[in-house]
Amino acid sequence: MQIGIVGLPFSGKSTLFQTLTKTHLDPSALAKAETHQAVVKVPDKRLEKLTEIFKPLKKTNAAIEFVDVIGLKKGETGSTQFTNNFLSKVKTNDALIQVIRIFENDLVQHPEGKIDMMRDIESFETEFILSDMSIIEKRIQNLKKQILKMQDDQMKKELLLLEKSLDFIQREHPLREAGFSKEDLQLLRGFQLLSVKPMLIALNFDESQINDTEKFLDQVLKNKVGRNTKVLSFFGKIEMEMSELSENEAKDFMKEYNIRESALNNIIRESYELLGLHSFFTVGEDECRAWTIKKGMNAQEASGAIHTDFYNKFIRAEVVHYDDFIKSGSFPKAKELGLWRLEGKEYIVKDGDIISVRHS
Ligand SMILES: Nc1nc2c(ncn2[C@@H]2O[C@H](COP(=O)(O)OP(=O)(O)O)[C@@H](O)[C@H]2O)c(=O)[nH]1
Ligand SMILES: [Mg+2]
Repeated sequence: MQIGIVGLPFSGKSTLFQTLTKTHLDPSALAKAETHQAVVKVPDKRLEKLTEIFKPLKKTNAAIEFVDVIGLKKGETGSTQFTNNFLSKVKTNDALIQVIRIFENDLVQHPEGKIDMMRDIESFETEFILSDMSIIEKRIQNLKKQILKMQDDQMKKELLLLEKSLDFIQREHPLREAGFSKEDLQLLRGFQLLSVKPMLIALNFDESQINDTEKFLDQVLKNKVGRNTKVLSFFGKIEMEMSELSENEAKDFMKEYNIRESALNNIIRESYELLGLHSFFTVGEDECRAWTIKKGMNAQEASGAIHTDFYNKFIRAEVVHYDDFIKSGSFPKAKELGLWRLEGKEYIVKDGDIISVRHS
């Protein structure tokens, strides 16, 4: 699962990418026309607690991949150009973080001159919608011709879905807000549409703007946040500086700037949420581990995330939810209370379930 970090030049994408992934890119690497990607552990307090209890040899967090999507350039006319090259790089991601610059910095000019949050948010939305529209229109034309030749039910179904999508974006709404079913999304997947991707709008503030964040967040929430869209604020430069400090130094630093909590964990968890993912745990003396699955997966599918053999030879799953396990104090106690139980393959796994697979 891959999350692309997009945004206008000098909005703070590479700063965020490096902080999230704890990588350091030197200026020559940043200047190269390559995308950078890195895998990030998803922080999870529950996994920490389980590791304290079981003292395993190994702890494994869930993971997602972040990509610093480069290639957006200032055009000859001055305005930013959404080239096909850039758009095709965005297409391969499962979800997007859009970094919006709120911070002022005279040394690095905003490509459009002035800072304007809504303009920047809307410029991406418009480009994504236009790109989707042209893909959908072409496909509709083709499909109509083919359907005339052969009355194919699958094609008719596709046509209906595409016409519905076209109608939706013609009213200037991104497709992620259309409320598509799982099947519809699967059908649309092949077109690599842009506005259908879940989006986290990340507002990048300067430390001097700490009292303004609510005002900006409110404006986005009121105007731009529908289904599959989230918004949060962060302090790009401070986060980067903090990530280079020891834990104690970081605490002092946060006090000094009046920051309650680093935004990083929040950004990672929100991204995970946006992708429609959640975790179940396996525990033991060898390893405590958080496994990533799509929401709505059943016990057999979840077992398949551990090993394909577990999927094929699945018999039952022993399940106790993390909260119930902590409340009851131990597996035997949880069993006594009926909280640790056997579930069949149809059982829909919940976020935070502790699972042990029984297989043949
Ligand atoms: N003052 C200030 N400068 C920032 C902040 N975030 C990034 N910058 C600076 O803005 C410039 C562009 O940042 P970068 O992350 O390279 O932007 P990108 O082009 O979107 O990848 C760099 O000089 C950063 O140091 C911030 O929150 N505050
Ligand atoms: Mg960059």
